[in-house]
Formats: sequence, C-alpha cells, structure tokens
Amino acid sequence: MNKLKRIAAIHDISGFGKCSLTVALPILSAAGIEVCAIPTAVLSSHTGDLTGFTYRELTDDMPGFAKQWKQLDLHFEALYSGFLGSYEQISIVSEIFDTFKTEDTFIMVDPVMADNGTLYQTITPRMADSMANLCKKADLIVPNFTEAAFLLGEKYHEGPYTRDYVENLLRRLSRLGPRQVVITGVWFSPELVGTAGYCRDTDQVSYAFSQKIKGNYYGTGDVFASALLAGILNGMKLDIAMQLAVDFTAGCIRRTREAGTDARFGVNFEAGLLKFMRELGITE
Ligand code: PXL
Repeated sequence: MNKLKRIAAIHDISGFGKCSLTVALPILSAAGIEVCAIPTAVLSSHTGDLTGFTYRELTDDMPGFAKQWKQLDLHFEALYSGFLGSYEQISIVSEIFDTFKTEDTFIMVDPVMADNGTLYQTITPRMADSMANLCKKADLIVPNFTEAAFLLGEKYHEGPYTRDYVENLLRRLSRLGPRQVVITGVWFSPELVGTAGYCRDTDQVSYAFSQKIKGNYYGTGDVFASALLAGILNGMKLDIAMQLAVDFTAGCIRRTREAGTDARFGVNFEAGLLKFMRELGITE
C-alpha cells in the first residue's frame, strides 16, 4: 500500500446541515486522501435559511495549528480553503498557504461567501472585498456566480447565462491569479445545470452538466468542490474531474429530493460514496 496523500482542509464545522468539514472529510477520505482539518468556526448548523444557530469563530486558534504542523514537518499535497470565520482569517489562511506551499502543493480556494446575489449571514462586505487576495494564491478557485461577481467587484447577474458571458468571466477570474477556474451553477436552458472550467495554460474552456432538479439544496457547493478535488488528486484532468463531481452532486440531490428531505438539511452524499470510490478506482 502506498502512503496516503495528505491535504489540509480549512473550513468551518457546522454540526447540522451537511456542509464544509462534515462533507469534505468523508468525501475526501473515501477518495483515499488523509484530511487534516483546520476549523475556522464552530456552528450548530450552517447559516443558510436557518436561524438560531450558535457561532464561534476560531481565528485565535488557527495559527497554532500551522505552527505545530510545521514543527511536525507535515507535507500536504493540497491546501483547500472554504468558509472563513472572520476578516482576519483571510490573511491567516494566506500565511498558512505560504508556510506549507511546496512545488507539488495544489492550492484550491472555494471563496465561500454568498449565493443567489446575497452574502451569507456571517460574511461581512469587508471579507467579501478581500477574498480576491486569497484567490490570488490559488491554483484553482471554485466560485458560484454571486461569488464571482464579488471577486470582480461587479454586479451579480441571474441566469440563464450565455457562453460569452461565462467564458469572459472565467478568463477575468483567472487574471486574479489562479491558473484554473471552475464556476458552479452554470445554466443556459432550464433542463441542465452544471459547471464551466477554464485552464489558462491551454486557454481551454470545458463544461459538465446534469439534469436540473428543482430546489435550492444547501451544501452542494461544498459537496461538489470536495468531489472535484478528490478527482484531481486521483490524477484526473480538470474536465474529467468536473464531470465526476457534477454527477456525484446530482446523485446526492436526486436521492435527497426522492426522500422528500427539507432542502436546507443537506444532501444525501453518504449513499453515493461507494459508487464514487469505484469511479475513482478505489477498491481493495
Ligand atoms: O455551504 C457553504 C457554507 C459553509 N459554511 C457555513 C454556511 C454555508 C452556507 O450557507 O452557512 C457556516
């Protein structure tokens, strides 16, 4: 057995609602990857359309994680950041990237901050303004359209989108720094929804779609991004990993809809893990 690939995942832990670390950990672990967690905040649930949640951000704890891990001489194949708990965490995560980046470290930033044109309840405009600074250091960023608009300092547009709009957005986002960009929530017609990806080295745009299922299912951005990273770290090219992750996410949504579960309560990714592992070629 080869040594496992190890990554650091920098996200909040929301006790209920299946997002951030509670999906990144199981999905990436199933993909044969060791996930070391730096929690940015602890919440009783995610903040999307739910009220009454507890919220404790962990800004003061984070530098100590990096310090000890550096003392342990840990090496990471990837650094993967998502939901951050305070404005100060943006520069702390940026320093963590500098501390652990080596030639073969892949940095993925999911600039989690907003959806459907509005910021999440705990994200301040100041945080949104400086998220582009963190994206500069990434190899790959995975914004939705709202986050893309915040990163570029422009107005959010609702779909349906056009190829011209999407491809122009991808190229401009790549100019912020990342050589690869994947935008989620892409749709040109009501039947299909998916993602668009861009590689600056080849100037290639690719798309991955699946059948649209009605409803606004929470945590699917994190499910998609975690599955995408799992594919990339298992050696898939960006367009292949995108389709794997889109299909995985669509399966999660379909199962959840069929069960009649409240869309705010997170998707059933658990029942899809075995098939996902088989698609990645992970079998004993
Ligand atoms: O899925 C993104 C996300 C992550 N973490 C927290 C959230 C959200 C979206 O609402 O509230 C705490």
